[in-house]
Amino acid sequence: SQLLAGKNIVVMGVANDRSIAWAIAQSLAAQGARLVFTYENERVEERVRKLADTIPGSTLMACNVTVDAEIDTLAETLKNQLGVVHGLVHSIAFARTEELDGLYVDTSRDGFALAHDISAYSLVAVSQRIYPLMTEGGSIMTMTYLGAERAMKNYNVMGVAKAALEASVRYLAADLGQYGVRVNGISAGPIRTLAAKGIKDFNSILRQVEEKAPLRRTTETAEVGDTAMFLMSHLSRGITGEVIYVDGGYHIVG
Ligand code: 0WD
Repeated sequence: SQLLAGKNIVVMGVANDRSIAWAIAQSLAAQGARLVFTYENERVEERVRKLADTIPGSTLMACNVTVDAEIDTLAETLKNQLGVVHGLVHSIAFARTEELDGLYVDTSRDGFALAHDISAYSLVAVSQRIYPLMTEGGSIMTMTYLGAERAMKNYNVMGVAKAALEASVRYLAADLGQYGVRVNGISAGPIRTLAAKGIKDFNSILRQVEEKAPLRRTTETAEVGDTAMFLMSHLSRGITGEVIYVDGGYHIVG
């Protein structure tokens, strides 16, 4: 039997077929979830539509997470079309490329604010509008990285934003537990995606993981997808406010 049959899950952050959110979507669909994909803007709409079309019963909505009105509309539409939401996958981050190179000390006020707005505050903005629809209990998850805890070369302001995101996971979990809503993060090892293109020397980061991680290989998106499926399912019902590492064990040795 399927672990997510009858569950409505919102998946935010599919940009293309290499996106972590896309691998998550496939793991969720394989367990019978009904998926709603959100995309940032027209720039990615066609690509996301083509992907969504391969998952029967899934739907599509625009939602730029920097615009409150778009998140309001998303929540309103979810309420009208589905009534109940069971899961929310947040797989969104952004920082300007100039902030992902060189020294963190050079971060601009603007660059800091933008990275935090899209990569950390957006989880709060979306959660506050969607948890009221989780009337049968729910699971919220986001994507984070080891750079939240360690000063990693070139990750810079994104690491600081991920630290805010991980703290948000704990505060949101503390707030929403009383409503039967769990909030967790997955800390993934480095994966070559569109977002990773912005990070300088990404190849050497991958090589380090292959050398040092206990599993001696890099992380695959499908591994993240299956852990996300676990977090969306009843199997993880006792877990909230947690960050789970899907990184081949890299963070225990580094
Ligand atoms: O090594 C990696 N790739 C890791 C990624 C390791 C650990 C964590 N992560 C995280 C990222 O920081 C991010 O939070 O996983 C999440 C997903 O990232 P991804 O799958 O690696 O990257 P990508 O396929 O680019 O998806 C991120 C998407 C954006 O793509 P682009 O490249 O077009 O910026 O986030 C979305 C967008 O689709 N996004 C937004 N969505 C709505 N509103 C916005 C926005 N304002 N900005 C970005």
